[in-house]
Amino acid sequence: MSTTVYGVTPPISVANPSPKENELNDLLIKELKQKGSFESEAATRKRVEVLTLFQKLAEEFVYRVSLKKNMSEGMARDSGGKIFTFGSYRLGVYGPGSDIDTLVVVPKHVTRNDFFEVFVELLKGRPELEEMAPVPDAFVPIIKIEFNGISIDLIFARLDITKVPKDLSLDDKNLLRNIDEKDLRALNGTRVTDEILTLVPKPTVFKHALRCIKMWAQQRAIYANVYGFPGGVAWAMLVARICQLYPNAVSAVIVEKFFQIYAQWSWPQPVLLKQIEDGPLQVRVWNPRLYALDRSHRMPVITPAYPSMCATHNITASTQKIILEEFGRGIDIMNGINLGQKKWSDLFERHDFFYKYKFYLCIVAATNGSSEEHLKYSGMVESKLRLLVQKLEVVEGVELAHPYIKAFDDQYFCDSEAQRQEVLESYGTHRGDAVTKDILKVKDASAQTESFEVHLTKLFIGLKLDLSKSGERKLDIQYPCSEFFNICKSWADFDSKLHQIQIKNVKLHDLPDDVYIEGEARPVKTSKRKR
Ligand code: 3AT
Ligand code: MN
Ligand code: MN
Repeated sequence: MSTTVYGVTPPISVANPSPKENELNDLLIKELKQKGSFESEAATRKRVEVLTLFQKLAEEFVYRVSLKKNMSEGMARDSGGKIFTFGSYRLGVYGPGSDIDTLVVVPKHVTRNDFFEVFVELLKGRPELEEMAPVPDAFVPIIKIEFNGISIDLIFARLDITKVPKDLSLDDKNLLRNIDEKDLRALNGTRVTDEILTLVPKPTVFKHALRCIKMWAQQRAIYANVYGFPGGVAWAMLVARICQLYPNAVSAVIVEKFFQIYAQWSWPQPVLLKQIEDGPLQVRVWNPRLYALDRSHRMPVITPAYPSMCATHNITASTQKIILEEFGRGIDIMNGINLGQKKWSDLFERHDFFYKYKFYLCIVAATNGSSEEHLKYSGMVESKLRLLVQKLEVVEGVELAHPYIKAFDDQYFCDSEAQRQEVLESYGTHRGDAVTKDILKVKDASAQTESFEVHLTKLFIGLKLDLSKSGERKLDIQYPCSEFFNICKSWADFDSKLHQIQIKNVKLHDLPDDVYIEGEARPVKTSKRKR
């Protein structure tokens, strides 16, 4: 029995699990296994091997750079270098498709430039390397790697110390002194995940409950930080807080309490895993008493590691409503499970986003250019979608502007400019399916003439309208749409010859086929709505 007090309040209950709760918990683990949440032991061993190798590579990297900077052999060896992990791998909730989020920490004489030159060269020399994409100018500079069948997101941080020994821990906030913003951001992921794990009473209970909540949130389409829903770190902290409140409960009980507690939470009271700390830097720490922006956070979930930040600042009025509704559904299903009328699989039932609204907006980003050019552009548009949601939800007559958590991508190689225009014009609707049916999706290398290449990304927002309240008979969303166009067009790299942006009104029955997954039928037209 655990006696330490975790968190900012005493626990709600320290009760041990009942036989019935243990039984429910076994069924939960069984369902998670059956749904493919866990990977095989062999695959996990392979991850450990790859990480052992990356630790060696990190040391070799620091060693080579140190020699280049005229250090003695001995000093170069002593300079060290260490890798850390963060993300789902560090939290122990990774599945077969997960990457390994890895941080390389180096002493101060090794620079980020060295990372993108020397480390990249080292990797190129490895036979296991399958793909590598360095992105030095990202918000958090990163090297994306495919290595021996495993995806690795590799980031970098340089500390103001002369050596990085193997036993270095990142929990000391003084390590954050005299480092630049990019290093600070890179360290944050590991510092937060490490700290979350020390703040839960029983890590295994936490991990299994988090696997359940992640699977549920994904199936219900409420897992996506960019689109205004909680992301992986936020869901982890939400589960961790429940673990603190019920330190001896099994995962099945944590899940049940999760729904009950967050459905009743007095938002915007923040969810905290510990008291917010002050620190040695001139950086902002989340503080709604001081900052108006922090007061605007609707469902704040605060990271424990200094400098504490709100992981859920993207949540809007609409996404908050949707999340709360899902908590309510969670309560109902857990009640059903307790009564023996429902099963865990019912909790994980797929969302009905593309059946549920009468009206949708389809946001289309198109690039008449290369896929690299499109990737940057569509990424920018995706990151702005929640701003459109925020503008729509304040329009008279709009009850809810519900963003879908996934973008759909396509590319076509057209015969003519006219055909390209027709694709663009019909894309995102059922008619578009017919238009593009016979158009090439991969470049025809043998073709004599040049093709008209177009890359497209579509995003959806479901609209719930209540036009009875407003005097207007028709919905007017001109203003939010033109504001959104302005935001996209003011992007530094926007080029009107290359990039297009559109917002289309699409009715339920005009949605394109590819929004439905295998086994899902298109919605049938009936005079009476089901449910
Ligand atoms: P998977 O099991 O890998 O799918 P995950 O939680 O590890 O789940 P990611 O690998 O996408 O998810 O992200 C790991 C962490 O990396 C989460 C966040 O701290 C950071 N991160 C991810 N994407 C971004 C981004 N675009 N900008 C800044 N930080 C990011
Ligand atoms: Mn990951
Ligand atoms: Mn990642």
